[in-house]
Amino acid sequence: DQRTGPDFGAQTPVYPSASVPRWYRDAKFGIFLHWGIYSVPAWGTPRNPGVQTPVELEFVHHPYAEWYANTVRIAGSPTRRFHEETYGVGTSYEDLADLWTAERFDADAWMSLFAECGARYVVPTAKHHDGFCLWDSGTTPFTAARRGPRRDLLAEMSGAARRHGLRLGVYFSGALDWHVSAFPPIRSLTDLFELRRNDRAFADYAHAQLVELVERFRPDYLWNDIDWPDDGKGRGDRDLAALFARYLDEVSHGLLNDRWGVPYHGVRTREYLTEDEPSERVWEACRGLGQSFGHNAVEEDRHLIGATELIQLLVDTVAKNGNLLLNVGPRADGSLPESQVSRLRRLGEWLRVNGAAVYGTRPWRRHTDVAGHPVRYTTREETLFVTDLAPGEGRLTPARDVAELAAGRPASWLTAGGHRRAVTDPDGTVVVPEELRGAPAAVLAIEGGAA
Ligand code: FUL
Repeated sequence: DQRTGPDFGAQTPVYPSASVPRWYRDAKFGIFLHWGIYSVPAWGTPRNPGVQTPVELEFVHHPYAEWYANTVRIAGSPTRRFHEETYGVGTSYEDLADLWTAERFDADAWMSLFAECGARYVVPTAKHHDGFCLWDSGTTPFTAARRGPRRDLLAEMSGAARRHGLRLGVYFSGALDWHVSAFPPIRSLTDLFELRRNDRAFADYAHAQLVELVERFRPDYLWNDIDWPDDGKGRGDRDLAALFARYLDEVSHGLLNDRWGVPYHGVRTREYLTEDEPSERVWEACRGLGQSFGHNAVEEDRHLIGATELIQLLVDTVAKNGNLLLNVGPRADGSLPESQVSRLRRLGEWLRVNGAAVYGTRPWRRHTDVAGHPVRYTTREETLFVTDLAPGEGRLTPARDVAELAAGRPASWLTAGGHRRAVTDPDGTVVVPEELRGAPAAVLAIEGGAA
């Protein structure tokens, strides 16, 4: 979903070279937060396994609840039907802003939970495609400070994130703002890039909002979405290249992603997708716990990723040089659905025992083996971590080169009670301790194995 900007010829702007700060490389796990007016209806159309949605219906039956403002405008969509039945014909999406109370929202409770579950950064939506700003912006009255919650939600989240030792990113919908655009609804991927404003006034609006975000919150990470208005891609001081320079000047350990639609190669984002191999360039996998980013009350437990799969997803991503940005979709009142919290807690419990194989690690010479037992590799300093994804089998037969590296070196399993010396059978298989056989993944640390 990347496009390069217009051709400015000799006027081509110069982008700073993309670098990934160490805090981000070490962090591995962050929490994405999609919370907005769309959390009031909390309604999307989940996909059922094995049922293929025809391409022409993908936007009509959208699984992303945060796309409600668009889906509701498509005549005949299930979202339109739900909306009219629930709120009545004539109620606009924007009217729902006043139903968003956030009365149970406690930013410290959220952030302390995320930190406890092992996250090292959070990325709340400052403005999603609907154009509603979660901070007290001077650019528009369409904000959470003036409508609905009547609180500066982003200020609360940012303060709490930092109190709990979490780095702060902000998600910003650069190219799409349906509140200040007048187009027919988006029905296809082509529409996604065509039905949007590219004019100077809109570029200035987006620029002014991002400047506010940078100055007020000094985010550690700017996570832009979709693209940027074309008229803001030149060499002027209100254009993107100048904005990047200004941001990196103010936040020297700052980080940018890759969704700006210009030749700036920040963190490569993957949405509900992974990479096949470790890539030299650091990347980030993002997905919801279910099929949506905004909370979708229609989803059932079976639409959510299982805890074991989730833990294995993190392990796999990290072994391939990626971070996992896992999304939590809060309810409109500020409470977090138990189905999401329970999965986060399982991940947190696993990380408390096995975090050494995750945080601060770097990929090894390969992430897995072509054949044999399912494992993932990571390294930290001189230690090689072999994460066994099928510890239930009770025995791990290392690949030949790993067995050679392990020979004569101390190897131990990570357990809740600390390191446990590994026992290797004469045939070279390593016995998985009983207590780890029910775990989603078990870690064998080979000291000196990565030297
Ligand atoms: C996408 C958006 O359209 C989704 O709603 C979500 O925010 C995801 C992270 O990025 O491009």
